Amino acid sequence: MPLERTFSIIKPDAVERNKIGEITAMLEAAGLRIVASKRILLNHDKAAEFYAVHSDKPFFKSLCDFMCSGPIVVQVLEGDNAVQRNRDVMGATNPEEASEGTIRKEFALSLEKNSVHGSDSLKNAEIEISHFFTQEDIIS
Ligand code: IDP
Ligand code: MG
Repeated sequence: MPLERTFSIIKPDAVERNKIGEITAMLEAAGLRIVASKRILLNHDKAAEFYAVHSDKPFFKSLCDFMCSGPIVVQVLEGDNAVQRNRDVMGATNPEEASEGTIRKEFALSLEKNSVHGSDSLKNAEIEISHFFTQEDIIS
């Protein structure tokens, strides 16, 4: 399996409930290594830029407001097949559809407040990592 890097966010709903450690433990238990991590506050422009792909969706403004509503933790995860591995441990976007043992099943509050973000492809992982980290920030 290819060694990959992917991008993860622990969203404001989970940070607010002090779930950084429990979520990170689930990522690590899934075989992912945290190779960069920081706690930040997004502003509206940055959130809109990050979620530009959803700018025509009805939930776009609410999503951007939510993502700016409190601190988040942005992380680079490394591992075999990291993009898909992270998506698997995250669970379905809608927590009502998420499988047992996934982060969203365990922690998500709603379809919007679903506790984590993860890149959906290797190409997007590269783009999303570059929004927040330089190569020097990432220590394998
Ligand atoms: P993903 O996070 O599983 O990749 P996306 O479809 O890329 O899901 O949506 C990005 C984020 O937008 C979701 O994680 C969720 O927070 C929010 N979202 C997606 N669909 C809806 C919706 O129908 N209503 C409200 N928020 C949504
Ligand atoms: Mg997505």
